[in-house]
Amino acid sequence: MNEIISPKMETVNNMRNRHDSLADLTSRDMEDFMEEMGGEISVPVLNGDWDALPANVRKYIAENVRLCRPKGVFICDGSDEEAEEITEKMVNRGLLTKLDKYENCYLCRTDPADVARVEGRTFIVTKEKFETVPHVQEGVKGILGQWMSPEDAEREMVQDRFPGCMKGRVMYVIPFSMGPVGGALSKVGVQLTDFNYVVLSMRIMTRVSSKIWDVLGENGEFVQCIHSIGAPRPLQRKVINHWPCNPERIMITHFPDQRKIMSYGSGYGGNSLLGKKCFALRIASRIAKDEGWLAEHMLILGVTNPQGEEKFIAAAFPSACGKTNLAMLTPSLPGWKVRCLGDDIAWMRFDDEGRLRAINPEAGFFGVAPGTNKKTNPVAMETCMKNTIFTNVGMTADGGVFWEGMEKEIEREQKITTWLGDQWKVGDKGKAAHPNSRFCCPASQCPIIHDKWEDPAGVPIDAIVFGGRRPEGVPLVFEAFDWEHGVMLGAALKSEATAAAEFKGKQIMHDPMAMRPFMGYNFGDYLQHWSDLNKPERQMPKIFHVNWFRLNDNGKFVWPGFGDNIRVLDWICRRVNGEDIAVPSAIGQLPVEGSLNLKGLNVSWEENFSLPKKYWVEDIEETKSFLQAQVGCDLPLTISNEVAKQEERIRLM
Ligand code: GTP
Ligand code: SPV
Ligand code: MN
Repeated sequence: MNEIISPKMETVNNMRNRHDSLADLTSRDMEDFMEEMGGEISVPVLNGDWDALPANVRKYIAENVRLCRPKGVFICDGSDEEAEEITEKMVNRGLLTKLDKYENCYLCRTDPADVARVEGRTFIVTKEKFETVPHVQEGVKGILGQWMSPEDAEREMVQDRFPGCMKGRVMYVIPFSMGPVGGALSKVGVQLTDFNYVVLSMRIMTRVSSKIWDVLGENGEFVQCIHSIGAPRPLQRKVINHWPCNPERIMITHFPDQRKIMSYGSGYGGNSLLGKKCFALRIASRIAKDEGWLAEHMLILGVTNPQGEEKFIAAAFPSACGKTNLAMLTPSLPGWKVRCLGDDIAWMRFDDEGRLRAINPEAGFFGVAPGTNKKTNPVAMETCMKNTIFTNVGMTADGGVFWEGMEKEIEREQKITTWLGDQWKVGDKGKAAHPNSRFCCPASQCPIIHDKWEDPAGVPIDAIVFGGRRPEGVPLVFEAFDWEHGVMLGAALKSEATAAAEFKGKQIMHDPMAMRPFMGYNFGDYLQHWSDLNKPERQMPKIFHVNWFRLNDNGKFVWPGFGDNIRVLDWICRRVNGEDIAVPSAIGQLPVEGSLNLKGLNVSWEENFSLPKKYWVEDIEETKSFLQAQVGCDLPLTISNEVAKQEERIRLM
């Protein structure tokens, strides 16, 4: 532990003499102590320089120390030394296992009750309910965000869950930037957490650095991110796999007006790495509405054709529907090049020239492990071979990783320990890795990272692509007639449920704009905001819809996907250049037969592009009632008009 001793340490030590541990301090003691301390902080600063923090940050920490009662405060600086120190401690405690096969890689296994985002316990808190959620039809349960009143949030979080929630634990203070530090489009957050796994993950996923304090200056604005696993000492609940958590009491609340997030009970992914979904999507989408930009669940890639011409594409697919894979695509067509700028989140803003410019606010990838292998995504495989934390994957006897999809990449009969700790080998019952197991690695070490990926000005977006898992009826690719039609296609986005959240089974769920779980405000207002962006003086990106997941009658994918998706990007780029290779259909512009390069593939045009009328009649009917039921009177007229036009076109099919 660092030797820096806070000036208040002396008093703390005096108190220690009176108590076995700081965790035993009663609230009365604490209050007396606070008084002695002049109302600032009542626990030792274990690392970092308290006095160097901006005054508003000190106040924020002090308030939460008073609420959460940690035994000490550790101010992170994002350095490698700090990470090494924390890593070593976690290895000693059994929370991390070193993976000897790779460089600086670790395996973490969670409590099996804490493996994914928990959408049912995620709320947006605003005074006015309809700021957060649309007016749903009577008797309908809204699925586009969950609202909580400030009074309920105060009771649930501030009064019920958080008091004393960090007793006996260290409160880490993580200063971070979403987007390049100091960049014009970037935003700053300060996360408080009692979980060291979160500290290590945040320093991969965001830019954690002491420089943040300079960016903030005195009283600069930051997003307050408060996270606790909800496992104070003495423990009330048995810790499983050394992963303390409180799954029964998980609750994730966002306060867009105060730019604040409070998350309790879970250590996993989007529940605990608050820079990601909570900040960069839910809070940021609300800031973006106020400031006239977009915060979206989108990858960003640059694709260069054999003539050397590059286009930038942003694509929104729901969770576990292929963003990371598309962002790192290895083209199967000669002469093409794809470079990655981001795999999950895009912040986009029109510049003075009327071009939509995108930055990736993140600094790392938190990618789905299963299905990733040297054939489907060699780039991701290479990216995660060093400096990576793997969560809930299997481990081979020689200290490597294993998950479903890697069967051909390990020696036969290799002994594997599953994510649950059982002995296993390929062919045995069950799975080695959890379906939502993940790798967490720095974006900078991606071999095809774009040299502009940290350009604070972002890259100009030529095309926006929507997509989802659609086993039936939906063609491989089609293009929106115009911006309004494209926004309607986004609003009507659907996909088969995946393991990224708590849903089970293969039901087709609506996931408008791939933002259903991440909306920060009323979805009707969100669609209006998208519509309003369309201005004649702007160069509006073309909008497309793709589907890699259509099945034939035998239940097999009709499209090979992965590296062959370059063929679809090729068609998209040619459309952006205005090539006459599309034909209007009821649902949008379809590729003219033969205009998509299928050389060397054995796929059926019909299976990939047919538009079964019966399917689309039902689909538009269903979409219409979905939007009426879920968005109600908040649905912008432009969108209902687009739905009506589509319905009419389908009727005439
Ligand atoms: P989140 O990180 O949850 O937002 O997911 P994501 O959208 O980045 O999805 P990802 O690229 O990690 O893919 C999820 C799963 O879909 C993986 O198991 C992939 O192997 C699989 N997948 C991705 N692209 C394709 C494709 O083109 N075809 C098929 N059949 N599967 C794909
Ligand atoms: C997603 O679910 O879309 C993810 C993973 O990217 S998590 O960070 O857990 O939200
Ligand atoms: Mn995602």
